[in-house]
Amino acid sequence: MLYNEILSAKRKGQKLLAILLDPDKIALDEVAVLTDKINRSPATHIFVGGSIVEATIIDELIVRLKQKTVLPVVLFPGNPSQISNEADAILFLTLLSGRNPDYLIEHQVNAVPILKKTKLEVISTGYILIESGTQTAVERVSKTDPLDRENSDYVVQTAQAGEFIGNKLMYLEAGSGAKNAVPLEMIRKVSQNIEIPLIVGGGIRSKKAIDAAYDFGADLVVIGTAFENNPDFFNL
Ligand code: 1GP
Repeated sequence: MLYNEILSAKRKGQKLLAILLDPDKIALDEVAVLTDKINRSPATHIFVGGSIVEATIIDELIVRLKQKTVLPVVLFPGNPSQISNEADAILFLTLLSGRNPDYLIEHQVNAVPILKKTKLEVISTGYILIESGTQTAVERVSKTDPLDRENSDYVVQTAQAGEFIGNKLMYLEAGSGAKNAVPLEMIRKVSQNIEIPLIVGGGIRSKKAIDAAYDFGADLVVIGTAFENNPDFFNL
């Protein structure tokens, strides 16, 4: 199971890297070339998702990815319409930083009948949006406020609440294309205060920034925009 592999990587201190592909921004005839580049990169996972994507495009994208790579494909959905049985697993997200019931339980309830028809591994994931300098798509779409980037204690407390609720992964998110990534000290504090694996993403644009996130305690780093803007990002 994918989750067990993530746990075991964490225990061994092996760091993981996910490339996030937004189906809205990828032409299907580019997928083969992109997948080649992903195969030559240090990526260990491919995340697929976006704020406003249709399921049919997601299916087709994943089918094409799977023709060219053995990397696991994990759904990172914005809402229940973005579920595809072609993927291996789904991050079953709860937006812990927000107070919008739709993203705390409504979408999750609506996703169940769809998920029950799939073989997807469902991984309960606490999702914490951190203020990043400008308004991000997650804020706009979820109509929630991010948490204060200066208040690590409250972010730690939020992550711990998620762990108590039963989340299996914790995702610290600055938002796609964020001006400022999640502060390194915040990554350190959260990672030191939870047992479950920590995912960090949003606004990470250099190899140095990826390494810094790992050094401060991220178990898995997500790269979206940097790869989107330059598919040779990892191969330079
Ligand atoms: C967004 O964390 C991911 O959900 C990736 O963000 O696009 O800024 O890399 P970027």
